[in-house]
Amino acid sequence: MSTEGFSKTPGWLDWYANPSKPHFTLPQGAVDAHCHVFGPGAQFPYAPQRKYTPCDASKQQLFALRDHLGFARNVIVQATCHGADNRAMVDALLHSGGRARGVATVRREVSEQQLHELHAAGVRGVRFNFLKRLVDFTPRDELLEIAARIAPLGWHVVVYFEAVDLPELWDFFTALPTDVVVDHMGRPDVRQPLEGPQFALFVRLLSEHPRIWTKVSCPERLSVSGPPALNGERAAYRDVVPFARYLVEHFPDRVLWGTDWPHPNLKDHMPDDGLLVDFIPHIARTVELQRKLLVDNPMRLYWPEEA
Ligand code: 0GY
Repeated sequence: MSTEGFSKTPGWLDWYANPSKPHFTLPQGAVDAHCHVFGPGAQFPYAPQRKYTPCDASKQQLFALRDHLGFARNVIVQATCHGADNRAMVDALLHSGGRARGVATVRREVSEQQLHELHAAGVRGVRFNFLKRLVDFTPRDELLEIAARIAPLGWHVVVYFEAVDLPELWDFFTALPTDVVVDHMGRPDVRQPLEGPQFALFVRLLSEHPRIWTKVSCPERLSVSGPPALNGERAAYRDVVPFARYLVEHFPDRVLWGTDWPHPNLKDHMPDDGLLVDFIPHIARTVELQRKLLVDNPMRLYWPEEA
């Protein structure tokens, strides 16, 4: 796949071109609550300060995947390769026919008018990223200032961090004045036991703070056992299942799910998005849990006027 005008990061895998049809039928109105668009670079150039250069992944390709998998809507999260230039994401929202909402990256220089324009386009949150391989450090006072400015719009904050960094980030997260959505279960080390101190700390964060939500997404990033869909069986990424299932069953009203298409920064394997959808019934084992995870919860957060 192409990255017009840019050189893709060496070793980067392209997204899966012909994903299988999931065996699991998504409930009507299901939301893919974590996905991205990349460029196309020729139209929406990648940010000079980016840490990787992806292959292009356009809004048309995202919407085709949505329809193929059986989702009704998308939440498009600004990817770090576009920095705080939200144009590609906003363009996708504006061409979605109201079927996509967005999460932006903004700096403290953002004007009130720009925030209102983002809101009108469908943005409902900002993302704060703490992964050193993805972003440079932003001072906490700048992030707190941004959070205070987006709170009156009814937006929330999405945070992305590594599990080992949670102790240091705890006070910052719990002081935020909005709902907070943690990407990818706070990236647990799934070789550690479910009952171990690392995951227990994350569970405590959700137990003690009713405004903190989490996405039970990205088994392909967290898994050590990998995706072997053996003997025609489609139960991939089994080592991640207990962690995601625990969160779905203990916090059924504060979990979201997303494909993470087009899967930035994967170098060992690229998931078949159809297989990823078939992960869902292993973590949400009843129709009710599936409806909360895929419809009710994301609608409450991103389309509250319709929920
Ligand atoms: C994800 C994961 C990653 C990348 C980004 O914005 C990004 O560049 O989020 C990652 O590399 O783990 O959620 O897409």
